[in-house]
Formats: sequence, C-alpha cells, structure tokens
Amino acid sequence: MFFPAEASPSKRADDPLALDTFVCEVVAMMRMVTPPLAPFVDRLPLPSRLIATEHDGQLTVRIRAGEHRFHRDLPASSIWGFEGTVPGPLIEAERGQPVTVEWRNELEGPFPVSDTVAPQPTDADGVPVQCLPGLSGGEPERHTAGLTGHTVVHLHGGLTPASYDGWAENIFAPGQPMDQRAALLWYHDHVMGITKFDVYAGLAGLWIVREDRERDLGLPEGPPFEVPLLIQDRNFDLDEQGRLTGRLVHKTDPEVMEAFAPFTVVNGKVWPVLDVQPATYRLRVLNGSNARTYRLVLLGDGAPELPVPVPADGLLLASAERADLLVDFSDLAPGSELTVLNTAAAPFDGSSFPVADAENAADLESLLPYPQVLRFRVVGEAKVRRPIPRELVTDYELPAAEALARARRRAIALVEHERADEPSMLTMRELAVATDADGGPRVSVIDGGETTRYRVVAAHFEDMTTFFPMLGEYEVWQLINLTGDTHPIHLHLDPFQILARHPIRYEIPEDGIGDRDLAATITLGRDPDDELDHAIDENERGLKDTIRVNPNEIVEIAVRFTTFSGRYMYHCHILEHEDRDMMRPFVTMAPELMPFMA
Ligand SMILES: [Cu+2]
Repeated sequence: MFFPAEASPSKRADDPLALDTFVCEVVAMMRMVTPPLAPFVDRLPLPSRLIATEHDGQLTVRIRAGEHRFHRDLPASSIWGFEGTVPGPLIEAERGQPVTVEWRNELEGPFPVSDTVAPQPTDADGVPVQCLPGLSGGEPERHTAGLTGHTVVHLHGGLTPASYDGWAENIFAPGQPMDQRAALLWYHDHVMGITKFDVYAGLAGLWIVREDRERDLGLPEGPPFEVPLLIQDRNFDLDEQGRLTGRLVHKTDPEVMEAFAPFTVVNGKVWPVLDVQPATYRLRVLNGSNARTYRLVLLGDGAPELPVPVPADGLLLASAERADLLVDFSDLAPGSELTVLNTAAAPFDGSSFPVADAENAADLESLLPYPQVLRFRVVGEAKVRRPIPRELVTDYELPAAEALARARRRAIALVEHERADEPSMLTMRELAVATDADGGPRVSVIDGGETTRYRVVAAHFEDMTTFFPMLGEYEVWQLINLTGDTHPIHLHLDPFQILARHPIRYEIPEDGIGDRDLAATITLGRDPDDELDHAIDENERGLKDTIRVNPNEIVEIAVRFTTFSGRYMYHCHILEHEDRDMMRPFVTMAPELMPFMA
C-alpha cells in the first residue's frame, strides 16, 4: 500500500502532535463542516484516450468551448477545453515515435471564468474570516470578459523543439524523433499573462509516454488498472439566494496573489468515487491546480512497501508535480472504503503540518475546510496482485562528479517585491558574479569563510536573456528562495535532478528589493527558528522537471539540455506567479556555436 495510513509516525520524534492525531482532527473537521456538495456521489470520470500509434502519429485536437458538469448537484459549467472536455483527452505516445498534433483553435467567447478579488469578510471583532465557498461579493475583474480565445499549447516535460514549445506554435513536433523516456507529461495552455485563466477554464490534459523498457517492469498499462488522476481545485459562483451556480470563479483573496479554491476536482468531478477491484492499481497523479499544493494521505491500513518510500506525513505535490503510484487493494474485503485527503496548507510554505493548538489556530484555517480528494470503494472478489518491482528505473545514470565539477553554475534569487497600492510582484532575479568595478547593490552569499558577491543582471521576463546553456553539458542552477512561500520551479525542455537543499538565513535591508536591484546577505546554515527540515524526499531523487523551493533554502539542481537548440522558458508553476512575473527565458546553444557568442 502506498502513502501512509493514520498509524504512520510523525516526522519529528519530539513533536507532541503525532500524525494520527492530526489526521483525526482533519477528519473531525470534515465531519463538522457540512460540505455544500455531497462528497463521493459522482464516479471518477476517465478521460478519452488518444493513442498516437493508432493514428500513425498524426493527431488533431480541437480546442473548443463546451459545457461540463463538475458535480451531480451543480448546474452545467461553461468551460474551454481540449476537444471541449475537462480534462482533455489522454494522449498516449510511444518513445522514439514522432507525434504530430494539430492543435486547432476553435475557441469562441465569451470567456467562461469570472475573475474577482473578494473583499475579506470579518467577524464582529474585525478579525478576517474565511469566505468559502463562492464569490462572497466583490466586483468581478472586467478584463477577463474581453478574452477572445488566444491560446498556445505547451507540452509540460516534453522534449520538444523550441518552435513548438509554446511560444507561438500551432503544431507540435512534426517529424522530430520523440526520444523521450516513459513518463507522465501534461499539455496545457501557456499564454503570456493569462495562463492562470485559460488553464482554470479547462485547457489541460494528460500525456503519457510509453516504452518497452518500462513495460518490462510489468506495471499496469491502460484501463482498468492504470488510472490517470488530474487533481485541481475549483470555485463556483453563488446566485442571490446563495446557491452554487456552476459558473467558474477564479477568486483571489486579499493579501495573497494566488487563487485557492475550496472544491477539489479529480478528472473534472468534485470529490469523486472510484470502484476498484481487489488488485494492484497504478495511479498516474498530476497536480494541475493553479496554485494549491496537496499533501495526500490515504486513510486506510497497511504499510508502504514500495522501492521508493513516500514521506511519512503524506505525499507532497505542488502545482505541476506528478507521481506514479502503485496501490495494492488486494487484501481488502469487498465494501472497504479508503479516502484520500489533502492536509497541506494554502498558501504552502513547506511546513510539515500545522500544530493544532490555540496559538496556531490561524494555521488550521489555511487548511481546506473540505479536505476530501477522492474515495476508493473495493468491489468484487477476484484478487489480482502484481509483484512490485524493486527497481523502477533501469537506464538512468547520475551525473558524474567530474561533470558536475566543471559544470557551469548559475544563481537565481526568488524575491517578492511589495509595491504601494499595487499587488506584489514576484520575480526571479538572475545573478552574475560581481566584480569590484561593478557598482550598485550586491547579493552576498556566505558559505563558511567564503563569500560570493552577485549583482542582478535580469529581473523581468522582458529583460535580456542571460542564460545560454550549451547542449550536452551539465549545469548546476541554484534557486535561492527569499520569499515566505514554496515555489514549484519548472524548467522547459530536459529534466533535471535535485542535488541539495541547503538551509539558509538571510537579511534584506530596508528598500533592498527594488524593481530590478537586490541587496541581500545570505548565509548558508539553518536559522534556529526555522522548523523546516529541508530534506530531499526519496520520491524527489529521480529526474524531475518541477521542484519545490521552500522558504529559507537554496535548491541546487543539475540539468543537462540535449537535442534541441532554441528559446525556452523556466518559471514558477504557481500560475498566478508565472503570470506576474516569475518567468524567464533561456536559449540552448549547439556547442559549435558557443565560440561565436560575444
Ligand atoms: Cu511562485
């Protein structure tokens, strides 16, 4: 059985609150709060399958407006979706076999999502209270009404030529070898500034790459034992009587930039139920939410028996992260029910879980009032148990020490720039080692007796490109988080590997964060008040394309770009951050062209 039951130990032995206590509290909360929609009444929908080899690798996907029912008791919602569905079709491709997708934009207005910043309601003492679910007043932001259907598709995690990577393309990868390892990828809209709206409206779907090497492991492939799970959160408008209308609402609460919605939706249904046989299932899980991080806990029994253990307090998935999970239901009696809950706070800062005492009541308020995600119900008698492979990846080599020693190093600071009377700006400041001749503010990184001084060379998307990685060579990127929240940073093109999470403490002088400048003193080593363990979870050690960068830490990744030269992007995958303004370009270069770079 995968992710842990309530008997799992707390992450810190001295922590007075064990995980089981916490989960019980979450369950109690779940029972106390009557959800506005009945949980576990809709069956989990499975997206239609588009198998590339059955179409000679030539696929056409129409991007259309449609109607979708997110819950039995909700009116139909207007959506924009691939093939007019939420989620879009599940595309299955074969390693080494090219796939051409014609993304045909047939979108028609009006834009199906209301965008609003809700006024924060307060209680009688003026203390802010949560205003979930629904709109709870507030003027809808008018700009979204004018959206007419611009879209551009990015295959997330795809080894894709630059011209088809989502800058301005209509067609994906004609005639290119698709030499990409077996993996769960996803395709979604990537339009500058409005990705948060277009994905929220429904423009996302899953893409599975298969190969024979992986088939040798004997894992489930296709229905019924391989189940794609696209997890998202959604909010709906209320009518004047306070009833849910089904209209999608992208609501940003005051104080935070992100849109966190109260209803967890899996494959387009709020809190669905999946009937499973007493068998081994393979769950292909994607967090496709705009901003929400999930810590998934399965309430049931059993102990983890996987090659890669998941964290004791639950499996963390930030926006765009995926997990490939094996669940063995074979020892469960018919009628058994297991429930997946989400215990992560929003906004998410890497904390293990909020301690439920009076002092931290506010922390508990950051949890979902309805933490349900999905329920499994065991039906049938026929047991199908598969052996679980001890080794999942048989063709992956760690970067050699000498390759890392000569790797080009890059540093990026994640900063939040607060602006008077305006929403904050989150940016990624690309840093270059400063010389004595350089004027201006400095970022000093102190590692033991060694100090490195940097200056900011780029701060906004439109600034000049400063990263020109050479194909085939490893680079080490340092992602330095100087904000209070966790940011899932995604690199386009090739996957990377996490090398380290270094705890840091830092000081930023008053006015240290300018529109482009940055002054900061960063010291490697943990702050005594820092409660994060900054550990690398076992399931993070493989190849990844999105990595969580927690507060007070530097994440070091090793990346080697291959195959394709051209202009790509890296960005925070909290879509509201990506749209403002945590995104930067980089240009991969063929080695023989490097001598000609000035
Ligand atoms: Cu972010």
